[in-house]
Amino acid sequence: MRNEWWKDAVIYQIYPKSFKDANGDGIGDLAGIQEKLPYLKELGVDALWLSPVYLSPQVDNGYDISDYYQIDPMFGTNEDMVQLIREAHKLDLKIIMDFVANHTSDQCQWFQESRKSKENPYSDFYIWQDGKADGSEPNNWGSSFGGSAWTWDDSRQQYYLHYYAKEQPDLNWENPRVRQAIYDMMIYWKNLGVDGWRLDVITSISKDWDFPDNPRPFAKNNQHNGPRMHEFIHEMNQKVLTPFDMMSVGEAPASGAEDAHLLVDPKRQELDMVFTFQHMHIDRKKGDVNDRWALQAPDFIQLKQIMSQWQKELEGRGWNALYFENHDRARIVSRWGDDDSYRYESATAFATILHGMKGTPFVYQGEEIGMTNPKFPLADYIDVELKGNFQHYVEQQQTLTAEEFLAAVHKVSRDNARTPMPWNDSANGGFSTGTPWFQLNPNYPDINVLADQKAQKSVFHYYQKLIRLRHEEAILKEGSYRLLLPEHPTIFAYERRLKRKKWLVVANLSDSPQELQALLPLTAGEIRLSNYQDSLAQSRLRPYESFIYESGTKTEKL
Ligand code: TEU
Ligand code: CA
Repeated sequence: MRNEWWKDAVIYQIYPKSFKDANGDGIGDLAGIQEKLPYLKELGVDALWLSPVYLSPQVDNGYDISDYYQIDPMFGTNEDMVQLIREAHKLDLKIIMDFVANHTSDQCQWFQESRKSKENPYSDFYIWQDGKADGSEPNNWGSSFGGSAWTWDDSRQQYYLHYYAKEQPDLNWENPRVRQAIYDMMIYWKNLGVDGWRLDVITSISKDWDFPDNPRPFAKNNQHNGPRMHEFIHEMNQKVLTPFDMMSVGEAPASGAEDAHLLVDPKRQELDMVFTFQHMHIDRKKGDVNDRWALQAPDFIQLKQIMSQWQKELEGRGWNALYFENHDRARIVSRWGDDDSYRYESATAFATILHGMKGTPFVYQGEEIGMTNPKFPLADYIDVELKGNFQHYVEQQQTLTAEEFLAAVHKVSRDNARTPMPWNDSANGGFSTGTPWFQLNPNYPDINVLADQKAQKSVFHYYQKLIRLRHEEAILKEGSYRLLLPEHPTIFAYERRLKRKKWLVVANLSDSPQELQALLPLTAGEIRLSNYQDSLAQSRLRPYESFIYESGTKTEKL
Protein backbone atom coordinates (compact mmCIF):
# COMPACT_ATOMS: atom_id res chain seq x y z
CA MET A 1 0.00 0.00 0.00
CA ARG A 2 1.46 3.40 -0.98
CA ASN A 3 1.65 6.18 1.53
CA GLU A 4 -0.84 8.61 0.02
CA TRP A 5 0.62 11.65 1.77
CA TRP A 6 -0.77 14.08 -0.78
CA LYS A 7 -4.31 13.43 0.40
CA ASP A 8 -3.48 15.26 3.63
CA ALA A 9 -1.39 17.89 1.94
CA VAL A 10 -1.63 21.41 0.66
CA ILE A 11 0.85 21.92 -2.16
CA TYR A 12 2.51 25.25 -2.93
CA GLN A 13 3.67 26.01 -6.45
CA ILE A 14 6.86 28.01 -6.92
CA TYR A 15 7.73 29.74 -10.17
CA PRO A 16 11.47 29.84 -9.43
CA LYS A 17 12.36 32.71 -11.76
CA SER A 18 10.00 35.00 -9.87
CA PHE A 19 10.14 33.75 -6.29
CA LYS A 20 13.32 35.05 -4.65
CA ASP A 21 16.67 36.09 -6.09
CA ALA A 22 19.46 35.35 -3.63
CA ASN A 23 22.49 36.45 -5.68
CA GLY A 24 21.27 39.71 -7.16
CA ASP A 25 21.31 38.80 -10.86
CA GLY A 26 17.61 39.63 -11.12
CA ILE A 27 16.48 36.01 -11.47
CA GLY A 28 14.95 33.95 -8.71
CA ASP A 29 17.01 30.90 -7.78
CA LEU A 30 17.26 27.76 -5.65
CA ALA A 31 19.14 29.58 -2.89
CA GLY A 32 16.26 32.06 -2.79
CA ILE A 33 13.78 29.24 -2.35
CA GLN A 34 15.88 27.79 0.42
CA GLU A 35 15.97 31.15 2.14
CA LYS A 36 12.18 31.24 2.11
CA LEU A 37 11.53 27.75 3.46
CA PRO A 38 10.65 29.15 6.91
CA TYR A 39 8.06 31.40 5.24
CA LEU A 40 6.47 28.41 3.54
CA LYS A 41 6.53 26.50 6.80
CA GLU A 42 4.83 29.40 8.49
CA LEU A 43 2.12 29.34 5.85
CA GLY A 44 1.72 25.69 6.68
CA VAL A 45 2.00 23.94 3.31
CA ASP A 46 3.30 20.39 3.04
CA ALA A 47 4.96 20.20 -0.34
CA LEU A 48 6.51 22.45 -2.95
CA TRP A 49 6.10 22.02 -6.69
CA LEU A 50 8.87 23.78 -8.56
CA SER A 51 8.24 24.87 -12.13
CA PRO A 52 11.17 23.69 -14.32
CA VAL A 53 14.70 24.45 -13.14
CA TYR A 54 16.61 22.33 -15.66
CA LEU A 55 19.04 23.63 -18.25
CA SER A 56 16.99 25.58 -20.77
CA PRO A 57 17.29 28.36 -23.32
CA GLN A 58 14.20 29.80 -21.57
CA VAL A 59 12.14 30.35 -24.69
CA ASP A 60 9.16 29.21 -22.59
CA ASN A 61 10.66 29.91 -19.16
CA GLY A 62 12.09 26.46 -18.68
CA TYR A 63 9.29 24.46 -20.31
CA ASP A 64 11.86 23.97 -23.06
CA ILE A 65 14.48 21.71 -21.52
CA SER A 66 17.86 21.16 -23.16
CA ASP A 67 19.30 18.86 -20.50
CA TYR A 68 17.10 16.96 -18.05
CA TYR A 69 20.07 16.09 -15.86
CA GLN A 70 21.30 19.58 -15.15
CA ILE A 71 20.00 22.46 -13.11
CA ASP A 72 20.24 25.65 -15.14
CA PRO A 73 23.13 27.75 -13.82
CA MET A 74 20.75 30.71 -13.52
CA PHE A 75 19.00 28.76 -10.76
CA GLY A 76 22.08 27.15 -9.20
CA THR A 77 23.78 23.78 -9.42
CA ASN A 78 22.68 20.18 -8.99
CA GLU A 79 24.32 20.36 -5.56
CA ASP A 80 22.11 23.35 -4.70
CA MET A 81 19.10 21.27 -5.68
CA VAL A 82 20.20 18.39 -3.49
CA GLN A 83 20.73 20.83 -0.64
CA LEU A 84 17.32 22.40 -1.16
CA ILE A 85 15.70 18.97 -1.08
CA ARG A 86 17.61 18.09 2.07
CA GLU A 87 16.69 21.32 3.84
CA ALA A 88 13.05 21.00 2.75
CA HIS A 89 12.90 17.44 4.02
CA LYS A 90 14.29 18.51 7.38
CA LEU A 91 11.25 20.78 7.64
CA ASP A 92 8.95 18.00 6.50
CA LEU A 93 8.33 19.64 3.14
CA LYS A 94 8.17 17.40 0.10
CA ILE A 95 9.60 18.45 -3.26
CA ILE A 96 7.80 17.93 -6.54
CA MET A 97 9.57 18.62 -9.79
CA ASP A 98 8.06 19.59 -13.12
CA PHE A 99 8.25 16.83 -15.69
CA VAL A 100 8.23 18.30 -19.18
CA ALA A 101 8.52 15.39 -21.54
CA ASN A 102 5.93 15.94 -24.22
CA HIS A 103 8.64 18.02 -25.83
CA THR A 104 12.21 19.18 -25.29
CA SER A 105 14.08 22.30 -26.31
CA ASP A 106 15.38 22.33 -29.87
CA GLN A 107 18.78 22.81 -28.20
CA CYS A 108 18.52 19.41 -26.53
CA GLN A 109 21.25 17.12 -27.83
CA TRP A 110 18.60 14.56 -28.82
CA PHE A 111 17.04 17.03 -31.22
CA GLN A 112 20.38 18.28 -32.51
CA GLU A 113 21.18 14.69 -33.48
CA SER A 114 17.69 13.90 -34.71
CA ARG A 115 17.61 16.73 -37.21
CA LYS A 116 20.87 15.62 -38.84
CA SER A 117 19.53 12.69 -40.82
CA LYS A 118 16.84 10.04 -41.17
CA GLU A 119 19.23 7.33 -40.01
CA ASN A 120 20.92 7.96 -36.72
CA PRO A 121 20.30 6.75 -33.17
CA TYR A 122 18.11 9.79 -32.47
CA SER A 123 16.31 10.14 -35.79
CA ASP A 124 13.09 8.69 -34.36
CA PHE A 125 13.16 10.66 -31.11
CA TYR A 126 10.89 13.34 -32.59
CA ILE A 127 7.95 13.48 -34.98
CA TRP A 128 9.16 14.06 -38.49
CA GLN A 129 6.94 14.10 -41.58
CA ASP A 130 7.30 14.98 -45.21
CA GLY A 131 5.35 17.95 -46.50
CA LYS A 132 2.41 17.66 -48.86
CA ALA A 133 3.10 17.29 -52.59
CA ASP A 134 3.13 21.09 -52.92
CA GLY A 135 5.68 21.35 -50.10
CA SER A 136 3.25 22.71 -47.54
CA GLU A 137 2.83 21.46 -43.95
CA PRO A 138 1.72 17.83 -43.47
CA ASN A 139 -1.65 18.99 -42.09
CA ASN A 140 -3.47 22.01 -40.64
CA TRP A 141 -2.70 21.54 -36.96
CA GLY A 142 -2.03 24.72 -35.00
CA SER A 143 0.54 25.48 -32.33
CA SER A 144 -0.71 26.73 -28.94
CA PHE A 145 1.65 29.62 -29.35
CA GLY A 146 0.30 30.68 -32.76
CA GLY A 147 0.75 29.55 -36.35
CA SER A 148 1.31 26.02 -37.60
CA ALA A 149 2.37 23.14 -35.37
CA TRP A 150 4.89 22.14 -38.04
CA THR A 151 8.25 23.71 -38.81
CA TRP A 152 10.45 22.87 -41.77
CA ASP A 153 13.98 21.78 -41.00
CA ASP A 154 16.51 22.39 -43.75
CA SER A 155 19.11 19.92 -42.65
CA ARG A 156 16.72 16.99 -42.33
CA GLN A 157 14.51 18.14 -45.22
CA GLN A 158 11.35 17.35 -43.31
CA TYR A 159 8.82 18.99 -41.03
CA TYR A 160 8.84 18.38 -37.27
CA LEU A 161 5.84 18.66 -34.97
CA HIS A 162 5.63 21.12 -32.08
CA TYR A 163 2.44 21.71 -30.11
CA TYR A 164 4.06 24.78 -28.57
CA ALA A 165 6.89 27.05 -29.82
CA LYS A 166 9.01 25.91 -32.75
CA GLU A 167 11.84 25.72 -30.22
CA GLN A 168 9.87 22.97 -28.40
CA PRO A 169 9.81 19.92 -30.70
CA ASP A 170 7.47 17.13 -29.55
CA LEU A 171 9.06 13.86 -28.52
CA ASN A 172 8.05 10.62 -30.18
CA TRP A 173 6.67 8.46 -27.38
CA GLU A 174 6.05 5.60 -29.82
CA ASN A 175 9.79 5.04 -29.63
CA PRO A 176 10.56 2.81 -26.61
CA ARG A 177 14.02 4.38 -26.34
CA VAL A 178 12.43 7.78 -25.78
CA ARG A 179 10.25 6.39 -23.02
CA GLN A 180 13.19 4.65 -21.38
CA ALA A 181 15.28 7.84 -21.53
CA ILE A 182 12.49 9.65 -19.69
CA TYR A 183 12.15 6.95 -17.03
CA ASP A 184 15.92 7.05 -16.47
CA MET A 185 15.73 10.78 -15.92
CA MET A 186 12.93 10.36 -13.38
CA ILE A 187 14.93 7.77 -11.47
CA TYR A 188 17.96 10.06 -11.46
CA TRP A 189 15.98 12.78 -9.66
CA LYS A 190 14.30 10.28 -7.38
CA ASN A 191 17.74 9.20 -6.25
CA LEU A 192 18.48 12.82 -5.39
CA GLY A 193 15.41 12.88 -3.19
CA VAL A 194 12.52 14.19 -5.28
CA ASP A 195 9.12 13.07 -3.97
CA GLY A 196 6.93 13.43 -7.00
CA TRP A 197 6.11 14.94 -10.34
CA ARG A 198 3.81 17.44 -11.91
CA LEU A 199 3.54 16.16 -15.46
CA ASP A 200 3.30 18.90 -18.05
CA VAL A 201 0.68 18.25 -20.77
CA ILE A 202 0.95 14.54 -20.08
CA THR A 203 -2.25 13.95 -22.06
CA SER A 204 -0.46 15.10 -25.23
CA ILE A 205 2.20 12.39 -25.38
CA SER A 206 0.34 10.08 -27.77
CA LYS A 207 -0.25 11.34 -31.31
CA ASP A 208 -2.59 10.23 -34.05
CA TRP A 209 -0.09 9.09 -36.65
CA ASP A 210 -2.66 9.36 -39.44
CA PHE A 211 -2.31 13.11 -38.88
CA PRO A 212 -5.89 13.97 -39.91
CA ASP A 213 -6.74 17.63 -40.47
CA ASN A 214 -8.60 19.49 -37.73
CA PRO A 215 -12.07 20.93 -38.44
CA ARG A 216 -10.56 24.36 -38.96
CA PRO A 217 -7.03 25.52 -39.81
CA PHE A 218 -4.73 26.19 -36.84
CA ALA A 219 -7.14 24.47 -34.47
CA LYS A 220 -5.75 22.25 -31.74
CA ASN A 221 -8.38 19.51 -31.42
CA ASN A 222 -5.68 16.90 -31.99
CA GLN A 223 -3.58 17.81 -28.97
CA HIS A 224 -4.89 15.57 -26.21
CA ASN A 225 -5.94 12.03 -25.32
CA GLY A 226 -4.30 10.30 -28.28
CA PRO A 227 -4.75 6.58 -28.98
CA ARG A 228 -1.90 5.23 -26.81
CA MET A 229 -2.04 7.79 -23.99
CA HIS A 230 -3.33 5.47 -21.28
CA GLU A 231 -0.95 2.73 -22.32
CA PHE A 232 2.08 5.05 -22.09
CA ILE A 233 1.03 6.51 -18.75
CA HIS A 234 0.36 3.08 -17.31
CA GLU A 235 3.78 1.91 -18.44
CA MET A 236 5.41 4.90 -16.75
CA ASN A 237 3.46 4.13 -13.63
CA GLN A 238 4.63 0.51 -13.60
CA LYS A 239 8.24 1.28 -14.43
CA VAL A 240 8.79 4.33 -12.29
CA LEU A 241 5.95 5.92 -10.33
CA THR A 242 4.81 2.88 -8.38
CA PRO A 243 8.13 1.06 -7.86
CA PHE A 244 9.89 4.27 -6.83
CA ASP A 245 6.90 5.52 -4.88
CA MET A 246 6.55 8.93 -6.46
CA MET A 247 3.46 11.11 -6.40
CA SER A 248 2.09 12.29 -9.73
CA VAL A 249 -0.22 15.07 -10.78
CA GLY A 250 -0.74 15.39 -14.50
CA GLU A 251 -1.92 18.31 -16.53
CA ALA A 252 -5.04 17.19 -18.40
CA PRO A 253 -6.31 20.13 -20.45
CA ALA A 254 -8.98 18.27 -22.43
CA SER A 255 -10.20 15.74 -19.88
CA GLY A 256 -13.71 15.99 -18.53
CA ALA A 257 -15.09 14.91 -15.18
CA GLU A 258 -16.67 11.93 -16.92
CA ASP A 259 -13.42 10.48 -18.26
CA ALA A 260 -10.85 11.72 -15.73
CA HIS A 261 -11.24 8.58 -13.63
CA LEU A 262 -9.52 6.72 -16.45
CA LEU A 263 -6.39 8.68 -15.53
CA VAL A 264 -6.67 8.69 -11.75
CA ASP A 265 -8.56 5.62 -10.61
CA PRO A 266 -5.98 3.90 -8.36
CA LYS A 267 -7.06 0.55 -9.79
CA ARG A 268 -5.78 1.59 -13.22
CA GLN A 269 -2.34 2.60 -11.94
CA GLU A 270 -1.78 5.67 -14.03
CA LEU A 271 -1.65 8.98 -12.11
CA ASP A 272 -2.57 10.13 -8.61
CA MET A 273 -4.31 13.33 -9.69
CA VAL A 274 -4.92 15.53 -12.71
CA PHE A 275 -5.40 19.24 -13.19
CA THR A 276 -8.61 19.92 -15.06
CA PHE A 277 -9.00 23.01 -17.25
CA GLN A 278 -12.80 22.87 -17.39
CA HIS A 279 -13.56 25.12 -14.44
CA MET A 280 -11.08 27.72 -15.68
CA HIS A 281 -13.01 28.18 -18.92
CA ILE A 282 -16.21 29.61 -17.43
CA ASP A 283 -15.24 33.04 -18.73
CA ARG A 284 -14.40 31.85 -22.23
CA LYS A 285 -16.66 32.02 -25.29
CA LYS A 286 -16.82 28.43 -26.46
CA GLY A 287 -15.78 27.61 -30.01
CA ASP A 288 -14.70 31.16 -30.83
CA VAL A 289 -11.92 31.59 -33.42
CA ASN A 290 -9.99 33.66 -30.90
CA ASP A 291 -9.74 30.73 -28.51
CA ARG A 292 -8.47 31.74 -25.07
CA TRP A 293 -8.66 35.45 -25.87
CA ALA A 294 -12.44 35.36 -26.44
CA LEU A 295 -13.81 36.26 -23.04
CA GLN A 296 -17.18 36.71 -21.38
CA ALA A 297 -18.28 37.39 -17.81
CA PRO A 298 -17.58 34.37 -15.58
CA ASP A 299 -20.54 32.05 -15.28
CA PHE A 300 -20.55 30.95 -11.65
CA ILE A 301 -23.47 28.57 -12.10
CA GLN A 302 -21.22 26.74 -14.51
CA LEU A 303 -18.30 26.94 -12.08
CA LYS A 304 -20.39 25.27 -9.39
CA GLN A 305 -21.67 22.66 -11.78
CA ILE A 306 -18.22 21.75 -13.13
CA MET A 307 -16.45 21.64 -9.79
CA SER A 308 -19.27 19.65 -8.24
CA GLN A 309 -19.25 17.22 -11.11
CA TRP A 310 -15.54 16.55 -10.54
CA GLN A 311 -16.26 16.00 -6.85
CA LYS A 312 -19.00 13.51 -7.69
CA GLU A 313 -17.35 11.68 -10.57
CA LEU A 314 -14.10 11.02 -8.73
CA GLU A 315 -15.78 9.94 -5.49
CA GLY A 316 -14.37 6.49 -4.76
CA ARG A 317 -12.37 6.34 -7.96
CA GLY A 318 -9.83 9.08 -7.88
CA TRP A 319 -8.65 12.17 -6.07
CA ASN A 320 -9.08 15.80 -7.09
CA ALA A 321 -6.34 18.40 -7.57
CA LEU A 322 -7.86 21.75 -6.63
CA TYR A 323 -6.61 25.05 -8.03
CA PHE A 324 -7.57 28.46 -9.34
CA GLU A 325 -4.11 29.88 -10.01
CA ASN A 326 -0.87 28.65 -11.48
CA HIS A 327 1.86 30.04 -13.72
CA ASP A 328 -0.45 29.82 -16.77
CA ARG A 329 -3.41 31.55 -15.12
CA ALA A 330 -4.22 35.07 -14.11
CA ARG A 331 -4.66 36.24 -10.56
CA ILE A 332 -8.07 35.09 -9.39
CA VAL A 333 -9.00 38.37 -7.65
CA SER A 334 -8.45 40.23 -10.92
CA ARG A 335 -10.01 37.61 -13.11
CA TRP A 336 -13.17 36.63 -11.25
CA GLY A 337 -13.12 38.68 -8.06
CA ASP A 338 -12.66 42.34 -7.23
CA ASP A 339 -9.02 43.39 -7.01
CA ASP A 340 -9.93 46.87 -5.87
CA SER A 341 -12.61 47.44 -3.20
CA TYR A 342 -12.92 43.80 -2.14
CA ARG A 343 -9.48 42.37 -2.75
CA TYR A 344 -9.19 40.71 0.66
CA GLU A 345 -12.80 39.53 0.63
CA SER A 346 -12.71 38.08 -2.87
CA ALA A 347 -9.28 36.47 -2.42
CA THR A 348 -10.50 34.71 0.70
CA ALA A 349 -13.89 33.84 -0.78
CA PHE A 350 -12.32 31.92 -3.66
CA ALA A 351 -9.83 30.33 -1.27
CA THR A 352 -12.67 29.14 0.98
CA ILE A 353 -14.53 27.51 -1.90
CA LEU A 354 -11.41 25.74 -3.11
CA HIS A 355 -10.00 24.60 0.21
CA GLY A 356 -13.36 23.42 1.49
CA MET A 357 -13.57 20.78 -1.22
CA LYS A 358 -12.40 17.22 -1.27
CA GLY A 359 -9.00 16.86 -2.90
CA THR A 360 -5.54 18.36 -2.65
CA PRO A 361 -5.50 22.17 -2.75
CA PHE A 362 -2.71 23.89 -4.66
CA VAL A 363 -1.63 27.43 -3.76
CA TYR A 364 0.33 29.39 -6.37
CA GLN A 365 2.99 31.81 -5.13
CA GLY A 366 1.42 35.18 -4.37
CA GLU A 367 -2.11 33.80 -4.28
CA GLU A 368 -1.72 33.62 -0.50
CA ILE A 369 -1.33 37.40 -0.29
CA GLY A 370 -4.01 38.22 -2.87
CA MET A 371 -1.69 39.40 -5.64
CA THR A 372 -3.36 41.10 -8.60
CA ASN A 373 -2.86 41.24 -12.37
CA PRO A 374 -0.61 44.11 -13.47
CA LYS A 375 -2.06 46.14 -16.30
CA PHE A 376 1.06 46.70 -18.36
CA PRO A 377 1.10 48.17 -21.85
CA LEU A 378 1.52 45.49 -24.49
CA ALA A 379 5.23 46.13 -25.03
CA ASP A 380 6.04 45.28 -21.41
CA TYR A 381 4.91 41.65 -21.62
CA ILE A 382 7.39 38.93 -22.51
CA ASP A 383 5.58 35.60 -22.59
CA VAL A 384 6.15 33.58 -25.77
CA GLU A 385 2.49 32.54 -25.84
CA LEU A 386 1.29 36.13 -25.67
CA LYS A 387 3.68 37.28 -28.38
CA GLY A 388 2.94 34.35 -30.67
CA ASN A 389 -0.78 34.79 -30.19
CA PHE A 390 -0.58 38.51 -30.89
CA GLN A 391 1.12 37.72 -34.16
CA HIS A 392 -1.41 35.04 -35.01
CA TYR A 393 -4.73 36.60 -34.04
CA VAL A 394 -4.01 40.32 -34.40
CA GLU A 395 -1.46 40.54 -37.20
CA GLN A 396 -2.07 37.50 -39.36
CA GLN A 397 -5.68 36.35 -38.91
CA GLN A 398 -6.88 39.81 -37.89
CA THR A 399 -9.75 38.38 -35.87
CA LEU A 400 -8.87 40.64 -32.92
CA THR A 401 -7.78 44.26 -32.76
CA ALA A 402 -4.73 45.14 -30.68
CA GLU A 403 -7.03 46.86 -28.16
CA GLU A 404 -9.25 43.81 -27.82
CA PHE A 405 -6.21 41.61 -27.44
CA LEU A 406 -4.73 43.83 -24.73
CA ALA A 407 -8.02 43.86 -22.82
CA ALA A 408 -7.97 40.04 -22.82
CA VAL A 409 -4.29 40.03 -21.83
CA HIS A 410 -5.11 42.16 -18.81
CA LYS A 411 -7.64 39.53 -17.77
CA VAL A 412 -6.10 36.16 -18.58
CA SER A 413 -2.56 36.25 -19.95
CA ARG A 414 0.04 34.03 -18.31
CA ASP A 415 2.35 36.93 -17.49
CA ASN A 416 -0.24 38.13 -14.98
CA ALA A 417 0.98 35.48 -12.57
CA ARG A 418 4.67 35.76 -13.37
CA THR A 419 5.60 39.14 -11.91
CA PRO A 420 8.22 38.69 -9.17
CA MET A 421 7.04 38.00 -5.66
CA PRO A 422 6.97 41.17 -3.53
CA TRP A 423 8.32 40.37 -0.08
CA ASN A 424 8.20 43.88 1.34
CA ASP A 425 7.96 47.51 0.19
CA SER A 426 11.70 48.06 -0.33
CA ALA A 427 13.23 48.41 -3.82
CA ASN A 428 11.99 45.62 -6.12
CA GLY A 429 9.83 44.41 -3.29
CA GLY A 430 12.86 42.74 -1.75
CA PHE A 431 12.74 40.21 -4.58
CA SER A 432 16.17 41.15 -5.91
CA THR A 433 18.95 43.65 -5.33
CA GLY A 434 19.60 43.65 -9.08
CA THR A 435 17.36 44.37 -12.05
CA PRO A 436 14.46 41.89 -12.05
CA TRP A 437 14.11 39.81 -15.24
CA PHE A 438 10.45 40.89 -15.36
CA GLN A 439 9.09 43.97 -13.67
CA LEU A 440 7.17 43.76 -10.45
CA ASN A 441 3.53 44.64 -10.24
CA PRO A 442 3.66 48.42 -9.65
CA ASN A 443 1.36 47.99 -6.65
CA TYR A 444 4.05 46.12 -4.70
CA PRO A 445 4.54 48.93 -2.15
CA ASP A 446 0.99 48.11 -0.98
CA ILE A 447 0.60 44.46 -1.85
CA ASN A 448 3.54 42.51 -0.49
CA VAL A 449 4.13 39.71 1.99
CA LEU A 450 5.14 41.86 4.93
CA ALA A 451 2.29 44.32 4.48
CA ASP A 452 -0.23 41.53 4.17
CA GLN A 453 1.04 39.72 7.22
CA LYS A 454 0.69 42.93 9.24
CA ALA A 455 -2.69 43.90 7.86
CA GLN A 456 -5.87 43.69 9.85
CA LYS A 457 -7.38 41.88 6.91
CA SER A 458 -4.59 39.49 5.98
CA VAL A 459 -5.06 37.04 3.12
CA PHE A 460 -1.96 35.19 4.36
CA HIS A 461 -3.43 34.59 7.79
CA TYR A 462 -6.67 33.43 6.27
CA TYR A 463 -4.74 30.88 4.20
CA GLN A 464 -2.88 29.79 7.30
CA LYS A 465 -6.18 29.08 8.98
CA LEU A 466 -7.60 27.25 5.99
CA ILE A 467 -4.51 25.05 5.80
CA ARG A 468 -4.60 24.38 9.52
CA LEU A 469 -8.26 23.39 9.31
CA ARG A 470 -7.43 20.90 6.58
CA HIS A 471 -4.74 19.35 8.72
CA GLU A 472 -6.91 19.14 11.80
CA GLU A 473 -10.33 18.21 10.48
CA ALA A 474 -10.83 14.86 8.78
CA ILE A 475 -14.15 16.05 7.36
CA LEU A 476 -12.32 18.21 4.83
CA LYS A 477 -10.33 15.25 3.59
CA GLU A 478 -12.88 12.49 3.84
CA GLY A 479 -16.32 14.02 4.08
CA SER A 480 -18.92 13.59 1.37
CA TYR A 481 -19.83 16.53 -0.86
CA ARG A 482 -23.18 17.93 -1.88
CA LEU A 483 -23.83 21.15 -3.80
CA LEU A 484 -26.55 23.43 -2.42
CA LEU A 485 -28.42 26.16 -4.29
CA PRO A 486 -27.16 24.97 -7.70
CA GLU A 487 -29.16 27.60 -9.57
CA HIS A 488 -28.07 30.60 -7.54
CA PRO A 489 -26.02 32.88 -9.80
CA THR A 490 -23.48 34.05 -7.19
CA ILE A 491 -23.75 32.04 -3.98
CA PHE A 492 -21.46 29.01 -4.01
CA ALA A 493 -22.60 26.78 -1.16
CA TYR A 494 -22.00 23.14 -0.42
CA GLU A 495 -22.20 20.67 2.37
CA ARG A 496 -19.53 18.29 3.62
CA ARG A 497 -20.54 15.41 5.84
CA LEU A 498 -18.57 12.89 7.85
CA LYS A 499 -20.42 10.58 10.20
CA ARG A 500 -22.50 12.90 12.39
CA LYS A 501 -20.58 15.98 11.50
CA LYS A 502 -21.92 18.41 8.96
CA TRP A 503 -20.15 21.47 7.59
CA LEU A 504 -21.36 24.12 5.22
CA VAL A 505 -19.02 26.07 3.00
CA VAL A 506 -20.58 29.26 1.70
CA ALA A 507 -19.34 32.15 -0.42
CA ASN A 508 -20.95 35.09 -2.12
CA LEU A 509 -18.99 35.52 -5.34
CA SER A 510 -20.27 39.02 -5.99
CA ASP A 511 -19.88 42.56 -4.76
CA SER A 512 -23.55 42.91 -3.93
CA PRO A 513 -25.30 41.59 -0.81
CA GLN A 514 -27.22 38.33 -1.24
CA GLU A 515 -30.10 37.04 0.82
CA LEU A 516 -28.98 33.89 2.62
CA GLN A 517 -31.09 33.05 5.69
CA ALA A 518 -34.25 32.62 3.63
CA LEU A 519 -32.46 30.12 1.41
CA LEU A 520 -30.27 28.39 3.97
CA PRO A 521 -31.41 28.97 7.54
CA LEU A 522 -28.40 28.58 9.83
CA THR A 523 -28.96 28.64 13.55
CA ALA A 524 -27.43 26.40 16.13
CA GLY A 525 -23.99 25.98 14.65
CA GLU A 526 -20.59 27.52 14.88
CA ILE A 527 -18.58 29.54 12.41
CA ARG A 528 -15.22 27.84 11.98
CA LEU A 529 -13.73 30.42 9.67
CA SER A 530 -15.03 33.57 8.07
CA ASN A 531 -13.76 36.60 6.20
CA TYR A 532 -16.21 38.94 8.01
CA GLN A 533 -17.21 39.38 11.64
CA ASP A 534 -20.62 38.21 12.87
CA SER A 535 -21.56 36.14 9.87
CA LEU A 536 -24.41 34.39 11.63
CA ALA A 537 -25.99 37.60 12.89
CA GLN A 538 -26.65 38.69 9.34
CA SER A 539 -29.51 37.55 7.18
CA ARG A 540 -27.63 38.51 4.07
CA LEU A 541 -24.19 37.69 2.78
CA ARG A 542 -22.13 40.83 2.35
CA PRO A 543 -19.88 41.37 -0.72
CA TYR A 544 -17.70 38.30 -1.15
CA GLU A 545 -18.57 37.15 2.33
CA SER A 546 -17.62 33.55 2.89
CA PHE A 547 -17.44 31.15 5.78
CA ILE A 548 -17.19 27.59 6.91
CA TYR A 549 -19.95 26.65 9.29
CA GLU A 550 -20.27 23.61 11.49
CA SER A 551 -23.80 22.51 12.20
CA GLY A 552 -24.83 22.28 15.80
CA THR A 553 -26.18 19.19 17.45
CA LYS A 554 -29.76 20.30 16.87
CA THR A 555 -30.90 18.90 13.58
CA GLU A 556 -31.59 21.59 11.10
CA LYS A 557 -33.53 21.44 7.92
CA LEU A 558 -31.39 22.55 5.05
O1 TEU B 1 0.77 24.25 -20.38
C1 TEU B 1 -0.06 23.48 -21.19
C2 TEU B 1 -1.16 24.16 -21.80
O2 TEU B 1 -2.17 23.57 -22.11
C3 TEU B 1 -0.95 25.56 -22.18
O3 TEU B 1 -1.41 25.65 -23.50
C4 TEU B 1 -1.66 26.46 -21.32
O4 TEU B 1 -2.98 26.09 -21.21
C5 TEU B 1 -1.63 27.77 -21.95
O5 TEU B 1 -0.40 28.31 -21.73
C6 TEU B 1 -2.70 28.64 -21.49
O6 TEU B 1 -3.31 29.03 -22.68
C7 TEU B 1 1.97 23.67 -20.01
C8 TEU B 1 2.74 24.59 -19.09
O7 TEU B 1 2.03 24.73 -17.90
C9 TEU B 1 3.01 25.86 -19.79
O8 TEU B 1 3.62 26.81 -18.97
C10 TEU B 1 3.89 25.55 -20.97
O9 TEU B 1 4.09 26.70 -21.75
C11 TEU B 1 3.29 24.47 -21.86
O10 TEU B 1 2.78 23.37 -21.12
C12 TEU B 1 4.35 23.91 -22.75
O11 TEU B 1 5.27 23.20 -22.00
CA1 CA C 1 19.58 34.79 -9.00
